[in-house]
Amino acid sequence: MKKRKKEVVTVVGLGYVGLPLAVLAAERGYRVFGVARNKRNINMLNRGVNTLKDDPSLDKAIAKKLIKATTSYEPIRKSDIVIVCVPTPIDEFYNPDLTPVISASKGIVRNLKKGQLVIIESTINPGVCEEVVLPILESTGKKVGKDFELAHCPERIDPGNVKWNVRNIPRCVGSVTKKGAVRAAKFYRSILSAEVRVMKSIKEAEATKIIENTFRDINIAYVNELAKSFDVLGIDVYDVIQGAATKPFAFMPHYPSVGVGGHCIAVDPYYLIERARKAGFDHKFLKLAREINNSMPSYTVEKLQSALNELGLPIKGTKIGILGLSYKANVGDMRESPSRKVIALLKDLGAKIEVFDPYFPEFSTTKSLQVCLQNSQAIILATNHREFLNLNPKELKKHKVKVVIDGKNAWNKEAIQNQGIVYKGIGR
Ligand code: SAJ
Repeated sequence: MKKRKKEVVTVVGLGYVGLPLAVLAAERGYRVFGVARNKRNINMLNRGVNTLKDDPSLDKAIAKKLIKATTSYEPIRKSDIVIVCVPTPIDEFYNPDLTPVISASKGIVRNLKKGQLVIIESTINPGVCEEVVLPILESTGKKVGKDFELAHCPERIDPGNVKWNVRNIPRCVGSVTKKGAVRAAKFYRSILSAEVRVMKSIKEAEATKIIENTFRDINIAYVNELAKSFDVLGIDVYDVIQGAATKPFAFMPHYPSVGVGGHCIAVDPYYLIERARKAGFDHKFLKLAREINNSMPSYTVEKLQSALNELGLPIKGTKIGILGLSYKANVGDMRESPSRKVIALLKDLGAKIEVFDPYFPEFSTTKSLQVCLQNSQAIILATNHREFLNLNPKELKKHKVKVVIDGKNAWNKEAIQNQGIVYKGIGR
């Protein structure tokens, strides 16, 4: 029997979203090309070296050189499916920056072939596929539904999550045409061992991801506001949330902290805020949530200020150690990280800063946690990396640390206070 020709997939963007997807498609029998801008990463991948240090599960597959990586969009010419997994950041005014999606679409249209399926996985607000991507793909005269299909399948990778990964996370797909939705669902069902839900249209697919992450942002804002209120009420918000979380239904715990960072939660709400504003709707609630979460780095600095005041110490000239640069535990990613905002605020106030993050030796000012403690009068725990969690409070005492600001409410308050150290958490 004639061997079925392997369908060809090109993944544009080989970061924490594109690379696992490309590897999975190759493992599921597709011929896979990867397109990326970073020549160093391209060479490493073609030598079988995994470029995602936070995802060692890809090491073996990449060592087998299952995918062919290139900086050129050429492979699209011989592909049946093209999947865009490029970042969608925000600019300094918190406006969505679609440049990567636009340049990927322009790279695709130059190589677009009849019968291809183009899928956007990048997080975009409702309307972007039909108002931004589609005009580019049709700019050479090809028509969606006739010459090619366009679908959206929002990415759901959760960096550092060992339980949920690209293979087993359920997905939602939507398309401009019914046929496009059927083709996209068929592709994802061929590589995933998880539910694939077909959405009413491409807009609902775009909106799904945005509401997932705005849901998270508003819930974190809620507990961040509670933390501020419970600080003045003298209630331990962390203990209260843990108490509420014993309720087995209708409650989902979120936790206050030094701030909300990352390329998803801290960014995605601005997409919907901006898109709805253009259509005449003002998302007051989403904006307020963003305001509250963006206020947490300065709230953390205020907590430090009041703790130092108890000891008659100013921020100016005091040696302050920042533990953690990453936006969340056990990953090496500084995008929108609250730590960077805390450091900037402290530098403005004249503090002497030491930094240690085991994931960023190149940006750390000390080689180890011990040296950071040694050189600091006050410590801010900004990222709850596993390396910091078992720190013995006696170590803090030994290094003459006088103040601890627990930006992740991750340490034992009483144990630290028993060492005669001033402890302040966020809401406790
Ligand atoms: N954070 C809090 N309190 C919380 C939870 C998070 O302050 O209760 C902070 C974190 O410290 C971090 C930021 O919010 O700075 C984002 O945290 P996150 O756990 O949401 O981490 P992300 O940005 O990696 O979110 C990803 C998202 N995945 C995608 O968008 C594809 C998100 O949808 C997931 O819900 C989240 O992982 C997850 O569940 O861990």
